[in-house]
Amino acid sequence: MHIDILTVLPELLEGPFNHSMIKRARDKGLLSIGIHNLRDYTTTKYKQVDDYQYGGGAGMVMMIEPLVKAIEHLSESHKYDEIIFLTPDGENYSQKMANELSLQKNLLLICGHYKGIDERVRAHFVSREISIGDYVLSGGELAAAVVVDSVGRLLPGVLNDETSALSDSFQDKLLSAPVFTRPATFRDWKVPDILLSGDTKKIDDWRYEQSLKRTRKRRPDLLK
Ligand code: 6GU
Repeated sequence: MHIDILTVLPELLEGPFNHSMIKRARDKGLLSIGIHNLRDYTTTKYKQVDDYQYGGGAGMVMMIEPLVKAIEHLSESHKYDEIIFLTPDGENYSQKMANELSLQKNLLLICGHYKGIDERVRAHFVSREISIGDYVLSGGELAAAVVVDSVGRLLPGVLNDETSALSDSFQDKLLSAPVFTRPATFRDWKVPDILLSGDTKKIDDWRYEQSLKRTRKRRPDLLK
């Protein structure tokens, strides 16, 4: 899979993709990531990417020319399956969307800033708009990192244990059961006996019960 990211803050995206799973995906050639500075596509002397909004009001808007120039230039190298705008007024991001996106070949992520981007870019180029939750970030970069991480780890061959992505919280609409590792006793806090029993059927049942209990308590909305 190839993912291009268009941003006014490329520095912000240098860290997140050079560690752990996403680094492994890149090293194995399963994922390639291109980070592109929107300022490289400006048409004015002062490399302007934003301007006042028509109709007045506080906050700048990302201009149409650099965005379209960048999108069209990048589209010459990759035929995008989705052009995604990261924005707080987008569709709420979910594991289901991550699963869908992980089946694509080429994605372009556009990071919003300021008051957003000129609506004509959304109308004519963007195929999907994503928000990562009901709070406001100063830009779409951290959201783009969230999308790349959650999609990248689903690519076949990235995770060691082929089944482990399937037992994640949300993958089966339940939160994960609690997990423990050595030592079996720390201070006077003991690991549940059942996990030491070696009885895999009982352990599976226990884990399912714990998942249900946790989901009921913390996320009853998932059980509806
Ligand atoms: Cl995608 N962008 C911004 N700026 N804020 C957000 C968001 C995205 N998702 C949640 N909050």
